[in-house]
Amino acid sequence: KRGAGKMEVAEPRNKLLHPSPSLPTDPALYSGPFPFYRRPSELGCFSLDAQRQYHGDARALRYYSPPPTNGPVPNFDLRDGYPDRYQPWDEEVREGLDHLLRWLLEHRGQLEGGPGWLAGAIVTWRGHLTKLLTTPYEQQEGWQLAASRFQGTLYLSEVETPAARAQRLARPPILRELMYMGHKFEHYMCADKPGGSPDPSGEVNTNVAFCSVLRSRLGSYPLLFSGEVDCTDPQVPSTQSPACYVELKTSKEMHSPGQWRNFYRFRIGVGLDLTARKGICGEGKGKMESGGGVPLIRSPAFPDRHKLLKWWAQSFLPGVPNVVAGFRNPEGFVCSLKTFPTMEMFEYVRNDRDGWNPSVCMNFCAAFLSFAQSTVVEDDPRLVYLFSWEPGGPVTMSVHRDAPYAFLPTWYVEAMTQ
Ligand code: 0WD
Ligand code: CA
Repeated sequence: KRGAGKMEVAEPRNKLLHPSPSLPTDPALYSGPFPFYRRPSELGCFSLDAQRQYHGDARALRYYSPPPTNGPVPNFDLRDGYPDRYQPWDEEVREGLDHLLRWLLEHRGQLEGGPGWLAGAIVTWRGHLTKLLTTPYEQQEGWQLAASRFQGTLYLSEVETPAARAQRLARPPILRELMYMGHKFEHYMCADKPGGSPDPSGEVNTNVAFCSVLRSRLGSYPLLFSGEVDCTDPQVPSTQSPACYVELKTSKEMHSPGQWRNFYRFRIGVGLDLTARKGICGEGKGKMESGGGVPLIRSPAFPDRHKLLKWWAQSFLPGVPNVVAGFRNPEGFVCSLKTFPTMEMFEYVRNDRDGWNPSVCMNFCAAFLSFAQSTVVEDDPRLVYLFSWEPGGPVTMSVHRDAPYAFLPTWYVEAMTQ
């Protein structure tokens, strides 16, 4: 009803006079039912080569090739080749959304959903959405997301926070080596050709990437995002992407029930330990110790708290069905593997009062997208609405023009304007 009363009119006016929009992140606020999430479908892919050059094909895709289950236990030396055969990606290079924009520019005429679809969509990296999903439970690392609206589309690109930059520049050598080890694991588990065998004798070059471009929708927000995919499983009967993709992870080997609980995020003494249940996962195979050598890590280098939450969020978004973990011992050898089906990860914490909840993650993400859609009003590729979040606080917003925050490149804006 119009003109129902002065108070109702005064409220929005008052808000306009004090425009400090913010979004709370407290998990308790987002515990509704799981929102609609469209089954992700692959629109295409691209590859980045050893020189970080873009190719509009799947040349960098690798093939899952685990050791035979009836053979000896794995014994993968993740430190092999470090640092001599390590070609790390230059982290000073700010790529923003560039590779994804190049793919989009080359395929904008063929997008399903009609010519108007892109104008209503949100375009970003999968990794940025992962950070949004885990925000209600994150207690350590904040984030900043730059947002620009251009031809209707909302683009989201992460900005490295000053704290993250400082941490990266002061990264202890042990963490640098652990990053190498994560990538080295891929070389023990993947072949270059379907049916081939892994060859871990080569170089680990983290410029190389295979990226899948996906379409989905969260609630009423159409999404177009890209994520790096570790490999495809040639054995999967339905070779349809993303159902054939496999995400590879390494994690510290666990011995005590307490360590497993922390990994899954069980509350002590509560819930059922699914590790004891047969059949749900490929079982870790025997041998936990490899003899000799100086322990690489004496005390936990990372807390494993909420680790499974991060794995879930990252693989759930693109519809990657399985995460294969290699558990490394203190000497840096992977001696056991375990498959975690993405859709079963929540079962490990379902009965845990202090566990994470996928509904909270997805509802918060939907609330953020709604917040961003209503805040980023001006359609201007040079205007950036910067969303900032630090643990313990709400998401806040500030507006900036041009450098250093503007991220849609001129080549993209010009080509799209023609
Ligand atoms: O914050 C991000 N998401 C960034 C991604 C920051 C800067 C660059 N990128 C690049 C990635 O290198 C990749 O080519 O964007 C591309 C796709 O990103 P994504 O899939 O959205 O990123 P995310 O889900 O965070 O990470 C996927 C994988 C990682 O696998 P693990 O298992 O560690 O989560 O991309 C790789 C890594 O293999 N990756 C990186 N590799 C080297 N240096 C980096 C990095 N800074 N960030 C992601
Ligand atoms: Ca990985």
